[in-house]
Amino acid sequence: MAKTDLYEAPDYYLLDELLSEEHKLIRASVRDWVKKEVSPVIEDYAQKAEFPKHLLKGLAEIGAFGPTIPVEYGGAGLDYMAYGIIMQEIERGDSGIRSTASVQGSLVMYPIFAYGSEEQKHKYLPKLASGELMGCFGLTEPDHGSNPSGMVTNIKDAGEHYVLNGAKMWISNSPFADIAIVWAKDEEGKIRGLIAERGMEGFTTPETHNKWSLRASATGELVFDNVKIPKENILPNVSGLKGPLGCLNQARYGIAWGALGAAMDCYDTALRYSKERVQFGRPIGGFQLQQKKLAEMITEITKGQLLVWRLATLKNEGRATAAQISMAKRNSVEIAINIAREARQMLGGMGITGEYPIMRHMMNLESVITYEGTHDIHLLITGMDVTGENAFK
Ligand code: TGC
Ligand code: FAD
Repeated sequence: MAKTDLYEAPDYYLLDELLSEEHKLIRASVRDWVKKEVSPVIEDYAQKAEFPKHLLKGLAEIGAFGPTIPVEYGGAGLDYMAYGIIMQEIERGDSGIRSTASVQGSLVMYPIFAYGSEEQKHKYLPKLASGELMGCFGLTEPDHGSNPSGMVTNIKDAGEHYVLNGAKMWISNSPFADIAIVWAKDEEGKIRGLIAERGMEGFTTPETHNKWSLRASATGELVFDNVKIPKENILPNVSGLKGPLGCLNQARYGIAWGALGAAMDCYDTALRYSKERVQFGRPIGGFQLQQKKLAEMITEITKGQLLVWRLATLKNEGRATAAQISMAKRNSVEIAINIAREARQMLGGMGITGEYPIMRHMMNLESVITYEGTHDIHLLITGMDVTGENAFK
């Protein structure tokens, strides 16, 4: 049975005062959409392990696909604060739905916008913005996750076209994507980006099943068996690992905002429950142990909100570094996963059911803490940034 979504966003330090009227309007419209369209159905889709495909049209309409892409290419032409706010509101509903938006905007539209030719931009971007075309991003391979520079997927020049061979794994949206941005090594060993299209001979996208996390998101492989890639499908303006990593900066930024949304939903749910649930003759929110949990949650959320607000300001000014983005992604996900675990306990047995969103957020966050660079990798990026020493290798 569809439940009413009673969410009220915590704003302990009055951060709303730092947002423009336009930002608040955008937030209100996305929040409204999530309450009406996502919250009533998401639990069922997660339980069924099915992606709610019917939400794609609405995601496009609220501007979730490529919010910062210029209007001339079909994007919304918004700033990074707006982008962050949109991701936060969507992930407040579900990390899997935010994943779909992140992949489409940051990992498919962004590389075409940043590295593509004018023809590629006009051909793909407006259709991706409207959801007419959906995309996915293939970087990770079965034997190369944290270390993408070791990838073995490759292209060979066959005169008229390139021939693509290899396999990508753990690819969000692959089972239904119309196009894939694929990263592959050329004959000189340089990493190149290309656009593979569903229907190309030798290109298949088997779905990955039995996930306990991001159950309402479709994940799969990309398998390339001598796929002919037209030369005009190569992204001409980038080569090397900085190509895919540049896209990840965009997506990790969105996750830094998004994961806080999941944390805020868990906190809001636990706070409301603590006022309603009576044990030993009083609401459990009156017991010190429960207050400790809530006080620590709101403190961490507030610190996280300040951090992403500042990061957005730096990003709007073109001054946010990749290492700053890593720190924010890592911090927000850590806050969120800890808050989800504590909030779940506060609901006692009810916390493990689908009556409340907490367990779903908690399980989703197990993917969020791993994808787009694991928690360890982001820690090492910070470590390298402050010491100048590379501890990866
Ligand atoms: P390294 O030698 O450090 O760097 C190679 C080149 O890349 C440049 N670079 C960056 N450029 C832009 N942005 C960044 N964040 C960059 N980091 C490095 C660097 O300057 C260098 O450029 P150049 O010109 O000198 O060649 O590379 P490395 O091989 O040592 O690896 C570094 C490491 C480990 C940090 C990196 O590879 C990494 O981040 N690993 C994690 C992999 C990862 O995040 N994978 C994500 C896959 S996509 C995904 O998970 C989508 S989930 C989507 C969803 O559902 O929401
Ligand atoms: P590994 O790299 O094998 O890491 C295993 C463990 O070793 C981790 O704890 C890691 O932190 C640790 N480790 C690795 N290297 C070091 C080191 N140098 N020092 C210390 N510890 C280290 N990828 C895409 O390309 N596109 C997608 O759309 C996409 N979507 C995803 C969706 C889901 C649901 C999931 C789970 C993953 C997705 N990924 C995607 C893949 C994701 O980015 C990788 O899982 C992630 O980068 C980690 O790679 P791995 O799983 O191979 O782990």
